[in-house]
Amino acid sequence: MKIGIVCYPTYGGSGVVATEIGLGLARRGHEVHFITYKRPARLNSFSANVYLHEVSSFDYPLFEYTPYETALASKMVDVVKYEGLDILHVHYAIPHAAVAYMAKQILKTHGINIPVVTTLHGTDITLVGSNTSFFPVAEFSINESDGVTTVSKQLKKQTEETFNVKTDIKVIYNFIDFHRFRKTDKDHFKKAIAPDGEKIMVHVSNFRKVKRVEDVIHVFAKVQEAIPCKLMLIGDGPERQKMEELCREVGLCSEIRFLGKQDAVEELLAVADIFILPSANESFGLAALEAMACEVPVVSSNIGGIPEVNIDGVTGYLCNVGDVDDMAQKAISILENDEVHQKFRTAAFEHAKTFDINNILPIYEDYYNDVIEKVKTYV
Ligand code: GMT
Repeated sequence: MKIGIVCYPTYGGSGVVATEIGLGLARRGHEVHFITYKRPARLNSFSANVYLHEVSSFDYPLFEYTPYETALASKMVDVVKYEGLDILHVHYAIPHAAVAYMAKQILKTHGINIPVVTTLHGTDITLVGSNTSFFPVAEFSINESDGVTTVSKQLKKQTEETFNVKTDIKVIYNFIDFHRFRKTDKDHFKKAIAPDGEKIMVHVSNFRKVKRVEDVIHVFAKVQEAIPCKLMLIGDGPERQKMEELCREVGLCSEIRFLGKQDAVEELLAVADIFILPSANESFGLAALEAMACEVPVVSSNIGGIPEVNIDGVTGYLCNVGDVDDMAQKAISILENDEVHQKFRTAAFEHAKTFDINNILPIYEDYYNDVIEKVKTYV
């Protein structure tokens, strides 16, 4: 198949998932064309069957805001037409599903009916799409997509509750590539971060408000009173400066490392003992799954799709949003006993296996084929 993938190229989860789907499908023999405004973060080496089409911006004195959507639609039309794509898979409703609608209508005038699959990732519904500034466009473009997927059952439910959805939504979970995410021996890292054998707590996110990174710091402050511990904060974003200030306030700067954006997250997860994900909203929690694949138990909030990934009392614990006392107590209960810790590590790894990329990619392939057939039937 010739597949076009439209996504955000930044470090966000939707871009990561979109890139990994594309790379995985290319390994399975498909021709994959990424259409983005810059190289996606995880598209960092040459892969046969993979092509990148950058959407160029065009500055003009009249534009206070460069009309990116118009440039993207034009690029999509161009790539579909000249590369002969079979399907377009767009990630994140705003603006990608809306732009795909425009590209589809233009292509119809060229005699091409391109099937469009939209994958909803979470904040495109819960924060952006449901906002009055975007609501009608989000609802319309979801209904106009030939296929719609969500990354968890909970996000499907939320989408159906938020919009008047006329399309049947298919749930296809986020996934993990075990060639990359697995526990490896990184003892030298462990010694550098925790020289006296302290436990290592970790959090990975894009430091947006919804991630509640302040809760991670408060949980850590409580845990390190009971157990010698270090905290690694991986990622960057709008809340980073405030979080650095909070570390100074609680007097724990020497115990907390801000590592910024990291490409090889798996090497850091390999030395972690526990992962904290206290989000106020989370459609799936890919970061938690990546930790579990590296045998790291997860203490998280019980919101959104997280309970579909982190099984309470098995792979970690689920706590109410903002309940840092409970999160700290649950983290201590895992860390204070080596046998218990190992039991959670093993269970986290075993459950992560159900999200193996090799199980999920065929589901996308079958879905693409169904959508292509459906579009042919309705021509
Ligand atoms: O919040 C992020 O980490 C970024 C965001 C995105 O859309 O780029 O991630 C969302 O999509 C991920 C991949 O499907 C999910 O695993 C995340 O749970 C989801 N984030 C939220 O719902 C807050």
